[in-house]
Amino acid sequence: MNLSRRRFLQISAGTVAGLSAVDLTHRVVSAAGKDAQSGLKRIPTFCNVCFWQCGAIASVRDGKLWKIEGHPRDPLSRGRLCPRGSGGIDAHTDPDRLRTPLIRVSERGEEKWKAVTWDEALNFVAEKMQKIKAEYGPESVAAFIHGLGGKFFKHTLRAYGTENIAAPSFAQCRGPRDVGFTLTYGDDAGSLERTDIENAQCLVLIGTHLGENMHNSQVQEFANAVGKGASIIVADPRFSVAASKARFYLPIKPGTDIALLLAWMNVIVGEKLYDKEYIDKYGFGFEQFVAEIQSCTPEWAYPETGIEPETIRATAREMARYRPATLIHPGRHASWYGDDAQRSRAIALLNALMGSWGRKGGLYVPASMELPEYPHPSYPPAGKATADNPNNRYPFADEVISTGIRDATISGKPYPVKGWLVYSTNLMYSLPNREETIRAIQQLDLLVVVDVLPSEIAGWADVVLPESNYLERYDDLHIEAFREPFITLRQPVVEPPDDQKPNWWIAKKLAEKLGLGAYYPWNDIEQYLDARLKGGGYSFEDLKREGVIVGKRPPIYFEDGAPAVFNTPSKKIEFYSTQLKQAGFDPVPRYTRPEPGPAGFYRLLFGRAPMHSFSRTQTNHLLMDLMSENAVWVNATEAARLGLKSGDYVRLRNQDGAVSDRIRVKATERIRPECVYMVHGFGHTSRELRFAFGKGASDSQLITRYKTDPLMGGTGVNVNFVTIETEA
Ligand SMILES: Nc1nc2c(c(=O)[nH]1)N[C@H]1C(S)=C(S)[C@@H](COP(=O)(O)OP(=O)(O)OC[C@H]3O[C@@H](n4cnc5c(=O)[nH]c(N)nc54)[C@H](O)[C@@H]3O)O[C@H]1N2
Ligand SMILES: Nc1nc2c(c(=O)[nH]1)N[C@H]1C(S)=C(S)[C@@H](COP(=O)(O)OP(=O)(O)OC[C@H]3O[C@@H](n4cnc5c(=O)[nH]c(N)nc54)[C@H](O)[C@@H]3O)O[C@H]1N2
Ligand code: SF4
Ligand SMILES: [Mo]
Repeated sequence: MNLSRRRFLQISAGTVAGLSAVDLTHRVVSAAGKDAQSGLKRIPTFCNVCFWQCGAIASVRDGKLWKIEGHPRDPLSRGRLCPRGSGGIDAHTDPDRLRTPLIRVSERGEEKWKAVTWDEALNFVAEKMQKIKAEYGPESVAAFIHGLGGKFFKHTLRAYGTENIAAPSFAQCRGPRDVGFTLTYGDDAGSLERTDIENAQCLVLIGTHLGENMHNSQVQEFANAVGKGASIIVADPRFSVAASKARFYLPIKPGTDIALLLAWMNVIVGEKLYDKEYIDKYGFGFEQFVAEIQSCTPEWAYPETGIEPETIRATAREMARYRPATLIHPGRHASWYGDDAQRSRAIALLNALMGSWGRKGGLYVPASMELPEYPHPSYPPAGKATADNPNNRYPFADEVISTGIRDATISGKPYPVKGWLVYSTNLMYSLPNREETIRAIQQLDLLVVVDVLPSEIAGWADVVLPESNYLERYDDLHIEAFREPFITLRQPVVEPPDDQKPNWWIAKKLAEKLGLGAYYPWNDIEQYLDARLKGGGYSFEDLKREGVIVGKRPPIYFEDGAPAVFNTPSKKIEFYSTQLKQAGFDPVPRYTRPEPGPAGFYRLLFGRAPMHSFSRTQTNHLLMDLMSENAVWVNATEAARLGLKSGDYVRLRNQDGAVSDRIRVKATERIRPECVYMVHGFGHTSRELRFAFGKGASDSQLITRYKTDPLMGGTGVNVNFVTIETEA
């Protein structure tokens, strides 16, 4: 890959000229419309190449998808899509898509099925589900569901009687962060994050690799903040794209963030640089907190982090200089080293010292639209507690732990789990330790996978259900808390090419076959959407035409009257956590040195590339044109020592003997010597993914170990180590 840094940060500008029907002053009406001259029909919708769900306008000519651009009035895209969003149109014509329902005819994992009708497939699923219910109870069916499209499947499963519904976005992604922030503020960092990046005068990124991590609004705001001269501080073992924009780059040793955070706080407290008024007003347990971090000096942190005491002091002072407009970004993917909830809590506390929670340039108070749900019968009362967290072993887990469901499936404890429904998550890539996932699957009587592609997890399914893609269907409304409240609509832009069906249709039909039709008291999704919108006083017809409804922005900063409410036991910001103390954990975060790897091994780190989403875009020809395989970053000196140069193919072997596919070396000064780095999502093993198969290697293959967060069950995965083997 030879993209310049500028190019990395670039987001394609919406061709505003091409959207002549749209008035950017928000008065004239229509985002939709047909241009007589060009024959282009414009239809507003929103993107799904990642979970950010940017508002978009798709153009169709003669029934063919032409292009997709940002919706100028959508608060998330602000008229621009990221490269993945623009390239998303290729998914519609992808020749490797799933086309019809399939029932497996051979051994699990052999990828051999017969094509069946929807009726046959759903009858099969419903019969198996009824059998599991009769034998074990409804809780013995579990689900892994990721993203907005999963809403109706959750509904069907709740009606059926199970609450064992997990998503990798908790224990494998942002769960530790949300728990760390909630313990501190009584509320989490949000998804859409409540980060006021645009107004931050000092932005601290601890690993968060904005620019490679391409969540659209955040990257646009980041570019604006850089443009306005904000002071950027980046701590990362790898010189990331964000680091190239930074005033201070701290090449930290992996796994030592808590030491750096404690030392920063030690300096800020020691030099009385914190927001005293804010802490007097909103803080709880500050004295105890101060006593706890007394010994965490920059000199103490230096050998742990590799960051010199003077740099720690200088950056601490830099943060204090701009407070409260100093934002220590909470990050998103936080399941790293097993101490992650406490690491996130330390980030939350550093923000509290800056007085940035609730303040301009910090973490604002978001607002969202309220719409009543479509009325339905109440769900059957929960029978058994969820299977993922027996005896409340992880006391601060506030969502179902995906890996906990997997453990229960393997062990049959606390009770047997015999069916899995998997919607839009490729568990072979998203859960650590594939062997365990396969062991769990072997215990199942039923594995149903709803996907758009013959993904690796679909390869293990008994029944594969092909979904129409995001440009071919309605979904439920997109309503999230953000700077301004909004509602956006996903609507079909083109027809599905084959026998694919939308999630709402599949979930509804399945409910009917399970005798749960009463939970779907509507005939089709348009009726459902119309009723929901009417409930809030909005019109479905207007939304179809406009794509987005934006509400009035309420005050989002404390200084403007946003409510300063902290839903913690003390009703304040908890510098000292009695909840944690009572549960036997550190009430103020403490640092533990990460366990080193075996001699001669490198710690395996991974992240994102701006033109790919996880493991879901490697069949997309447009995006593969931008990046067709991943590379393993190796420190240049180490590479030379090993006789490797950029472009050489190698394989990585981990501490447990797992060997990766072929991957090219990128020898670079831009990474610390004790670690290597790769972009997640490549190295597909499903032969049905003809275009993606055999390109690059997968970090997931090498993640055989994980360290579980004792507070909430998150799986820290940056605890694997590899050696590098040449192809010969
Ligand atoms: N090793 C490793 N593990 C990770 C991560 C990592 O970087 N490395 N990242 C972690 C993080 S942050 C997260 S959030 C999770 C993400 O994990 P996943 O949610 O599993 O993300 P993807 O790998 O994109 O898998 C999405 C699956 O959904 C399918 N899909 C795409 N669009 C649709 C659709 O419209 N309908 C249906 N039904 N299916 C669709 C794709 O074909 C693919 O099979 O993984 C976590 N796990
Ligand atoms: N283009 C694109 N953008 C995406 C996604 C995508 O698939 N594609 N996925 C989205 C999702 S769901 C998520 S959760 C986010 C994930 O993106 P982020 O929230 O930014 O999190 P990570 O991917 O874990 O961060 C990886 C970075 O952390 C660094 N790092 C590793 N170990 C350490 C350490 O010990 N200390 C410090 N300080 N840094 C360390 C790595 O070198 C790398 O630069 O991205 C989102 N944005
Ligand atoms: S950030 Fe990019 S991929 Fe994600 S929804 Fe927005 S445009 Fe689509
Ligand atoms: Mo994530």
